[in-house]
Amino acid sequence: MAAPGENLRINSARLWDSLMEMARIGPGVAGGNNRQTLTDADNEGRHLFRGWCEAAGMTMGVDTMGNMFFTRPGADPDALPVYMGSHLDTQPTGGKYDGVLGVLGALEVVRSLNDLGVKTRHPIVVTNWTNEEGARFAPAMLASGVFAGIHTEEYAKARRDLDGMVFGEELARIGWVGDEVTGARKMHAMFELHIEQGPILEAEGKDIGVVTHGQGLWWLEITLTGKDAHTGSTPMHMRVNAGLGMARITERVHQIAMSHQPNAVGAVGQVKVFPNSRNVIPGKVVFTVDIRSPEQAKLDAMKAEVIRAAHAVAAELGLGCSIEEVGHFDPVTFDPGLVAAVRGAAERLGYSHMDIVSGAGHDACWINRVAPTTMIMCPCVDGLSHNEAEEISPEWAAVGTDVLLHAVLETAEVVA
Ligand code: HGY
Ligand code: MN
Ligand code: MN
Repeated sequence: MAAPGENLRINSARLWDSLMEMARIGPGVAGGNNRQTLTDADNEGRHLFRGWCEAAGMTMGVDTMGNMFFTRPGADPDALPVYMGSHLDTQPTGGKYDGVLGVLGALEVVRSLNDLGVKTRHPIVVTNWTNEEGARFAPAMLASGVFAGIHTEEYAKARRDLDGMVFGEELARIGWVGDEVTGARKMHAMFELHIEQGPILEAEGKDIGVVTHGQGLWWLEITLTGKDAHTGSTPMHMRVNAGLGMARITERVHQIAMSHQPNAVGAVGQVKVFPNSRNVIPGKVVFTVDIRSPEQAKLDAMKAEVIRAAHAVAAELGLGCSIEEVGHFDPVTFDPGLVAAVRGAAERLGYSHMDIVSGAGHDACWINRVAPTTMIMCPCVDGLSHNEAEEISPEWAAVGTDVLLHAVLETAEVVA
């Protein structure tokens, strides 16, 4: 069905101004952002976003996990709302657009509907999901995971960061514990606009990624225990070196991912070495293995091979080895009807597009469990993300948000 008002476009300059203003909150050290979840910077960004949404005539609801929902009324108050959104929290060395484009792009859709005087039958809700990144409090997509019934609120609120701070206490400290039961809201549909965070769209010269699937993920936190000892006076044959074990397992993770090409990735991104002193052989290392694939069989095989390799390396070196599953979701298939609405909008607007699988995890991956959900992607420069140099063009931001506008209009049903 053709979307009404095919000539409708969002206000690109206003969207870009909002992205740049939000980027000034929680600045990084190299032009990006460090606006980690539940920090004072996150709180500041939440208040800026709230002010913008209320100025656009929307009313706020907040749930017990701090997820923020802003509602634009529809002609039929009994119709389930059409949601769109993403996350405002960033990596410690994050970019200005990861998550933020999806939240502020959704706000721009509402601002544009207001400008154009367009009414919809279904209400529309703009959303900011708490702690998508999982950088400070693992796992990623924590609050959308509680919303979708994947995690209990008790588990989520007990999560600790590297300094031992507790999620629930930090959420209360910044004043964002809402009164809505997390997960009580029902959705007609959910759209998430996001930068690709990979190189495919730019390399293929496509402005829009029609996201059909999301790859699955395991985060395995491995703890190796050996023996602290002097790096100078301890003979090599007497060492019980947890750091060496971590290095060997990291190499095995890479080899396992390479053995499952194409469509498999693996790395170790977070390592805590104890006592982390230059002249002490580490007696303990805690590190997280991140493995992913869009193919269930490959994901399962890689997990089994990593666990086997970790125990084998630990045995070779006389190390203790424990493994905790701190993050997981199976490969995701997004709603075919909504995927078609995104593809149709891109075609009608004359934007170049291609089907794509999301390499990164997103809140949409969990919300897909409880409501029809899909994603829209725009390119990013060199596919770079989770890096302060992350960059997109104003044109890419506008094109992605135009497609979001038209896919949402088709789904929320325009009324005269
Ligand atoms: O880890 C991820 O894929 C997401 O960026 N949190
Ligand atoms: Mn993201
Ligand atoms: Mn991210």
